[in-house]
Amino acid sequence: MEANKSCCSASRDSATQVHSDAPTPVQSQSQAQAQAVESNDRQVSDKSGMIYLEGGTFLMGTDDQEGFPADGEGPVREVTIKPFYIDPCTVTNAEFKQFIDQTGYRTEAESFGWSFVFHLFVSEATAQKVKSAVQQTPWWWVVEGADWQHPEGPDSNVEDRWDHPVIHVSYQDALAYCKWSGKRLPTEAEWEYAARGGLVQKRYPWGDELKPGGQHRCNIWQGKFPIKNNASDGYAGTAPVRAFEPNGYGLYNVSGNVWEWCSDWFSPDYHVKAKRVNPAGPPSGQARVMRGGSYLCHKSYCNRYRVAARSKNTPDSSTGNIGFRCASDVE
Ligand SMILES: [Ca+2]
Ligand SMILES: [Ca+2]
Ligand SMILES: [Cu+2]
Repeated sequence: MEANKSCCSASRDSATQVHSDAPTPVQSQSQAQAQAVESNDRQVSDKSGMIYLEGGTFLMGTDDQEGFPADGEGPVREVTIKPFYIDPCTVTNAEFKQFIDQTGYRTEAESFGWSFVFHLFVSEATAQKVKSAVQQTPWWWVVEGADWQHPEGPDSNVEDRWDHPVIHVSYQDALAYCKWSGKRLPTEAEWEYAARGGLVQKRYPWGDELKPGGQHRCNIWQGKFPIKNNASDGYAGTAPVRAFEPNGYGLYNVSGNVWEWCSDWFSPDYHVKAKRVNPAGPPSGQARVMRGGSYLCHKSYCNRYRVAARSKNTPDSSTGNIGFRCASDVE
């Protein structure tokens, strides 16, 4: 992905210090933590509320002129996947709280002591303590004390957002939640198959038109990125997970709202030659795939709310616009 186009998220290693006295982030303990989520904490995998998809062969990727070939959106290819379950929604703050309450799990944002917050959301008091940002994407501020319960920093909370997607969760955090809930992350291919909702090669989960009949169908950015968000779709930040109409398979907010972690390592070209039956991505990598785009995406800048768009981040990174939805095997 071109650096000048990556409004989408920021990786933990991209934070540049504005002052030399900025604190050095402590090493993550969450990997060990994730392993410490004991089997007796684990819930029996409960498929109720999940969507059963029978899989089959579909056309994955796009050669759309609006796409970003460098991201590896193309070529369009026939991919076959086995039946699976997927959640209609991304994991909410309420659901994540249950996990935390039962396991005592500490997220990576909490271990590192900070997370990336979009600049317009930071209070004046918190802004005065911000010491670092991301050079290429200066709207991402390193905010100490930002975590899933304090999405805009220590002086914020989620009290009126229990039905919103949990954010400031890393890939590792998502895995820990999945382990606890007896579920797993979707593969990128499963995610795209589910997100397309049964439509063939459409630009969005509902068709080719961004606003059919003038109606907003997803939570993205309106106005001038990154300065002025008109929020004419009703939301400047996250929206409740069931906002807007679901797609043809019953999935909500695949496009926009929050980026969603997938289980694959990211590669811009591995899939070109890889197997096309139940593909699960390259065997190794530096960053994990994220799909769907977020409330920060805008056509003028990154346009990654298209259903074939791809992005990535390092597994320890967390931001205010990345969440996840769970999938499950059929058995
Ligand atoms: Ca919006
Ligand atoms: Ca999404
Ligand atoms: Cu974006």
